[in-house]
Amino acid sequence: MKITAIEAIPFAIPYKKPLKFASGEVHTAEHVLVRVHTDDGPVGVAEAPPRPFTYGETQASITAVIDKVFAPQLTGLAPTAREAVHARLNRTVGNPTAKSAVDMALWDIIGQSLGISVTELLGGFTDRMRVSHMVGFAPPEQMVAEAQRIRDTYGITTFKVKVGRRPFMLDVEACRALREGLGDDVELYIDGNRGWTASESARALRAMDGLDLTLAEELCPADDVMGRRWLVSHTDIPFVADESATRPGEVTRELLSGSATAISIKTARTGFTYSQRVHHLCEGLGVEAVMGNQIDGQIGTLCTAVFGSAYELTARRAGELSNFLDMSDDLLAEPLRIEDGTLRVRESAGLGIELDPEKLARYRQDT
Ligand code: MUC
Ligand code: MG
Repeated sequence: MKITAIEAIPFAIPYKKPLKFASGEVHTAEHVLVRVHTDDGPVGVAEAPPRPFTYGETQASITAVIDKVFAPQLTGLAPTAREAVHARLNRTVGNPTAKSAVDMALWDIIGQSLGISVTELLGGFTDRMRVSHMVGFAPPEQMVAEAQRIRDTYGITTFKVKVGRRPFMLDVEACRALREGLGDDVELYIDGNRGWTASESARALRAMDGLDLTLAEELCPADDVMGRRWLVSHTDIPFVADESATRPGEVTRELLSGSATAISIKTARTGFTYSQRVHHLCEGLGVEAVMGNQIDGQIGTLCTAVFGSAYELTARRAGELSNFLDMSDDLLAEPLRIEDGTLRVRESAGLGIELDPEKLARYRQDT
């Protein structure tokens, strides 16, 4: 089987409620649908979410690099030849979400052609993940009301609270209100998207002592090298590297240098092939991992759940799988459903993605 063509289709779907956090805001999902075609028939599907504030990619850069660089380089290769595929993709630095969407579409093709799901192909640990919901910036009472609605509607009991505002007491108050409003049975953790300095982070963590936070993610920039190591060495909960650990080399560097003690794995930026390597590093080094969300749509969320449920380490914690709930619509023929706080992967071969042709026609921006 050979790759015959790769399509990169820009589409835009508005959010009902934008997500706001320390490094940016997302109002519209301006993503890129990637379809890899083969001479044997299977078509692999994935999506790339441009996040200029994290990776520098834009919707236009993703479509351009796929159309002009990756598609010509990969056409003619076998979808199973992942090392050869990545050797060619890696001739171009950066562009992580464009590369990852191509990678995940190839795994979709391999699963389809073998007649098994990608979760089974990767590791087959389970068929579902518990879901963690991300609560963006808003006045504390609105953050509490949102978390209560999400708990009551979907049974979700794990919440990642966006922090990193100034003064930091704004976020301390929001976290306190969430703990008081939701009670002791929910899990709360925080993500600062590099919004604070190391010393602000330390003061904020001290002020939040007693709230039983389980993880602290990217509170200050990893580029503030000494400050960040100092903070991590003074923090008694796992300190998660997200945007500072976007590929295996960075994961190793951040962990071994003491800049992080846990890792966020995002299939949107490491696909399945490099997410496996990040997972294996975490397992080998003995650190916790959490399946993160790149503010994915339903296709990206399904990919995250497919990977997360493949391994014991990634299935242990709730995965961030609910950002799509804030979108006004999506492209899947059968929408994802979160029930009892859980998202199940699909039994079908490959990723189990079936697109709704009318929705694709409505939201695509290239026609
Ligand atoms: C997250 O975990 O940080 C927001 C920025 C980004 O890079 O990803 C999202 C969610
Ligand atoms: Mg994060």
